Amino acid sequence: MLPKRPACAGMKKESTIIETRSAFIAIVGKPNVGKSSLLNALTGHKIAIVTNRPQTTRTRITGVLTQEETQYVFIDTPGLLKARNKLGEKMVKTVRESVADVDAAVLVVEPTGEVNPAELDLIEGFKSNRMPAVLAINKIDILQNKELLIERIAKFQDLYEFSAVVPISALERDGIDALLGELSKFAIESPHYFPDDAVTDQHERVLAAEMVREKLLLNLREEIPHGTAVTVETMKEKKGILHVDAVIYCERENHKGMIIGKGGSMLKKIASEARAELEDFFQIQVHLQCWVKVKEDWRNREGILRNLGY
Ligand SMILES: Nc1nc2c(ncn2[C@@H]2O[C@H](COP(=O)(O)OP(=O)(O)OP(=O)(O)O)[C@@H](O)[C@H]2O)c(=O)[nH]1
Ligand SMILES: [Mg+2]
Repeated sequence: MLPKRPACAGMKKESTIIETRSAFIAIVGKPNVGKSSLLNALTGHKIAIVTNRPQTTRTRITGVLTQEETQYVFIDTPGLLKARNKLGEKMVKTVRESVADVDAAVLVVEPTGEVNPAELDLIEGFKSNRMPAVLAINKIDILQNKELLIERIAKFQDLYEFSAVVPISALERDGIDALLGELSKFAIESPHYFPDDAVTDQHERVLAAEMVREKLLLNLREEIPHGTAVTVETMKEKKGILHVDAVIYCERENHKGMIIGKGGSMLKKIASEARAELEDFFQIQVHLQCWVKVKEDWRNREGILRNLGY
């Protein structure tokens, strides 16, 4: 569940009332359109992992941005897709709940192509929740013919009365301020739910596990990384070094072999890339150890899913 807004409004400082505002915004769309890239661009931090593979994000990820009196709480969601297992069902549920609970949604779409069934489904959700929504046309940096954009926008506007349409490039941080300007209109008077310097409510161990999972997605082929999950068992700082122990779960013995690679080469590559990312994020030297374990068909096993945080 999303955090509930505190009941009282405003903060008293000396004799003047400072009117603080907050806006809870869900970022939704089909897989791979750049929702997590947008979350990172909006907050200015790499909170959510990003890969070129659909279904990278599995859970609701909260990003926070405070600009003077206004606090934005962004909820990045998994790309909406037909569920093929219990994990997929949970991901779909996450998207539906996220859209029901916020002040507004951003529908992220690609700059070309037809309206996708997942997008139609999300728009139906906006209609039934009477949810204000902004259409963000992402990846405009790769659009050759800008005239196509007008056609694309018209197709979406035929389907829903979007509060605004903003062309953006999450990758190049283009249009992000314009998008924020539109989103600020949904902020309502309320105390800030998070400290003003917060960027996420994710636990450090979860962030670290996700960084390892990103490298699995980037280095392994086809279905294998989609059948992996990562947990960080220990994370301890000792004498200026952050020691991290991560366990990579996969579905089959032969997948384990591929994750480890010849003479351990693949696991070494994954761990070394993840370590660099961890060092960059936590700004400390990191010692990362990764183990690989098999948990057959975990994506369909409720108890395991819960233990893995899904
Ligand atoms: N050219 C370009 N690529 C982008 C842009 N935004 C995101 N991408 C790329 O699109 C791919 C998917 O980005 P993500 O942010 O992981 O997409 P997502 O919508 O969160 O994907 P799921 O979590 O799988 O639903 C990555 O390769 C990004 O680098 C953009 O503005 N321009
Ligand atoms: Mg994502």
